[in-house]
Amino acid sequence: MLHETIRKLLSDYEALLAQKNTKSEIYNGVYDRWSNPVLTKDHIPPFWKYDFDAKTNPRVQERLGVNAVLNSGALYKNGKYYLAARVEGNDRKSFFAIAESESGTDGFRFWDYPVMLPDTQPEETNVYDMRLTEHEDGWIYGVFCSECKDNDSEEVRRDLSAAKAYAGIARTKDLKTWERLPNLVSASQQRNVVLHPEFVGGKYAFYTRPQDGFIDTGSGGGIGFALCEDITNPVIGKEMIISPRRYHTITEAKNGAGAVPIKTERGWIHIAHGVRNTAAGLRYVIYVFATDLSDPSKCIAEPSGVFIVPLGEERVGDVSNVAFTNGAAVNEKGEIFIYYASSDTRLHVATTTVEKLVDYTFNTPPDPLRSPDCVKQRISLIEKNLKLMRDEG
Ligand code: M1P
Repeated sequence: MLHETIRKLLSDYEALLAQKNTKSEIYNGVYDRWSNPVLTKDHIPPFWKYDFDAKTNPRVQERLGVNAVLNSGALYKNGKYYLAARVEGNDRKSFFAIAESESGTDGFRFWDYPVMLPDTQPEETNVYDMRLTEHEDGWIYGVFCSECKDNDSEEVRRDLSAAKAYAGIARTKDLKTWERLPNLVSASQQRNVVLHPEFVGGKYAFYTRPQDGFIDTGSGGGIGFALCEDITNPVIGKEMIISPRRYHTITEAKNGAGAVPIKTERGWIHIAHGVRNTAAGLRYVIYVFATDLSDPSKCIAEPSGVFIVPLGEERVGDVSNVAFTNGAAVNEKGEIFIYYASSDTRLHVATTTVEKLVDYTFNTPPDPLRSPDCVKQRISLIEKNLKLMRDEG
């Protein structure tokens, strides 16, 4: 018979999963934020953490704790919402696990077992931030960061924080059985790589983030676009920067592709992250841009500034002041579920529609890049509104 404490843990877990989520009252006309996180470390089944055997765990101690559930790839398929969540154990290693929900805003339940990726990279120490792309070739691809210790020279060998990041690639038909492909071969380290869902000129297309080092993107960076002939031998050529870093903007320190771009009548809409440095450390926010339908390497709209920022309790966590996304799901009604993690600790959802996101993307003015021009931009809005208010009497 299960220990009374275990039965309580199981019933608390079921109660958490049964909780209904509600829209928060925060209004911006663009999207709704939902009050409860959709995944937290408390959504991890107790049988992943505790040994339920009274002989080997008489005090019902947690044996394999989970520290955080965060950056998740997302997919809507056959009426259900799937998240490929980044689960970070107490040992700091991350792995992937699929959680499923009927509504997309609550009730996410992890499948009984986490994802067991084929272990083909002996040097790989950590994996995280999977983007799920349902590609027109019939596969679902998971592209993620594959990290290993940098031992390239004696100097970096001694530095225990020196690491290297590559884009790992795996594919599946059912999110259960995964085939691992070689890591993406490119001119530099990579993180935040996303596979475009359609062929471009008959080739696979990747959004990349070339970076000189593991943390710093260096003098270049920006979100790149590159083509690849053969996904089973994934080598990319020249990376064209399609969303650059810019001085005194939200992408000054770095940026990176987020969700798989959403196809709309007006263009591909990208929901990405931008980073700037502050006296309190790096601040990660989410922004949007659009690329051309027939040439996804051409940026056609860049609404000014932030789209989602960490608010209230979201601002605090293992890495505070971070809003980060690597997944959005679109259903057949054109509803969009944007999954974003706050402060590298838990996962939230914001919902919108294709119509609203297109309006935001193409009608929000671009960043004029200088304060005087920002004031002029705002004054013209104020003048227009004051006139409308006067006309109304
Ligand atoms: O800690 C914030 C984020 O940092 C990294 O993003 P980037 O590569 O742009 O710096 C990622 O490791 C991400 O997982 C993390 O949320």
